[in-house]
Amino acid sequence: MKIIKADIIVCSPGRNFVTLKIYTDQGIYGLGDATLNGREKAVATYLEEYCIPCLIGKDPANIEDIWHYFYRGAYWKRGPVTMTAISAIDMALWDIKGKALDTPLYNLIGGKSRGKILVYSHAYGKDIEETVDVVGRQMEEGFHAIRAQSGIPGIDDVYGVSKADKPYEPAQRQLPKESLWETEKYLNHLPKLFKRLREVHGDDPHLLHDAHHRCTPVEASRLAKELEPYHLFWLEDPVSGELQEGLRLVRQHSVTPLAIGEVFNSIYDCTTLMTEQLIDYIRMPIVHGGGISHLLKVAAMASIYHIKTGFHGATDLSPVNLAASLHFDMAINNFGIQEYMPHQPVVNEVFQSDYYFDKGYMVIGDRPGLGVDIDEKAAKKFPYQRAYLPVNRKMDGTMFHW
Ligand code: EZ4
Ligand code: CO
Repeated sequence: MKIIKADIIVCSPGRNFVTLKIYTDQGIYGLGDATLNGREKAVATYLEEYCIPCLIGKDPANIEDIWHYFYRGAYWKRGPVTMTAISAIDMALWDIKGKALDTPLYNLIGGKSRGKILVYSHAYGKDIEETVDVVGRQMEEGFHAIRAQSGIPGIDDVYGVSKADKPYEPAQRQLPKESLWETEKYLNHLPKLFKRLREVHGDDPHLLHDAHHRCTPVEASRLAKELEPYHLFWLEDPVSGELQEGLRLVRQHSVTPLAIGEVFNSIYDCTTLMTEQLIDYIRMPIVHGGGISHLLKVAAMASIYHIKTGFHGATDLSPVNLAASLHFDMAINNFGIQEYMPHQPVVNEVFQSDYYFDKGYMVIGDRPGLGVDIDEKAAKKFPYQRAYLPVNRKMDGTMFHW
């Protein structure tokens, strides 16, 4: 089999998505998600200008060789733009292999390790009581694991909390929105939220929280320690992860389980975290972490250190990535949990998938490959529109992490 053509489909059904479609001389094609929120065209150009010309004529069966061709062969290794492009190629090649062998992806990477995939939802409210109510509603909808974020007195615009009465979507079709932040207010507020959640909802639900990279190690240590009585499933991104050693302090001070990695893009971003057992869950998703081939290595290394996966799964990761993630979650032993923010219904006009939510779990079908398709005619109805994630400043104007 040979690769004869590859197209990039950039569309915006409610938000931007970049999809790579690789065609073979045997009529089989494969899909890969290449969406990097707020930097979509950088990945599209990288694929178009540099990767696709080298793909033509290659045998799509040789996934490992092609992966290294683009990773080592570029000389300039790693980085989110490059790794998202490599991830998209890798996903599309696994999709082709599955279709060529007429078997679902999970079957190619170990078979079924479980029957269904535990997911967590997002709950948020303008204040503690509203968040507590929303968590209750999501428990009624069947979720066993819920991420809780709430508005904070004195902070106008809080990560993870939608002010308008519409689903949370941080990327906006305008220049970056500027938010203002004060960590002290957050640190004082958060334990009150989780105290109330446990009082009202008891011990059963798995509760999660995303600190979104905003604490220093000592602040994160205080937070993780004060949250201990409420037994979180995990505290996510307690500190910014560029300095892996920063997690040591948090670990020394608390037994709150820690998750990190949604902005990581290779195994080298988490080797210290794994070998020193500084985390409990690794979150780099297939779309930004080097694809299925690289994540298999990350998951294998993680398993040695008692670390499980908890793939990022926000709405800026397309249904192609979600399908690949669910197959992966199904197949590996050290799967932990999958983030699940349902896409807006308009997204399903463009992408057709066969996964579905059932009583707190995702279930996947047995279509060959990733089991997801794209309707290119429908995609054309939703042209790309530039959008940005917000930027964040401290109250005095200092630039801060978002
Ligand atoms: O901010 O996907 O856990 N989920 C998250 C997300 C990220 C967005 C960035 O594009 O942190 O909401
Ligand atoms: Co996050």
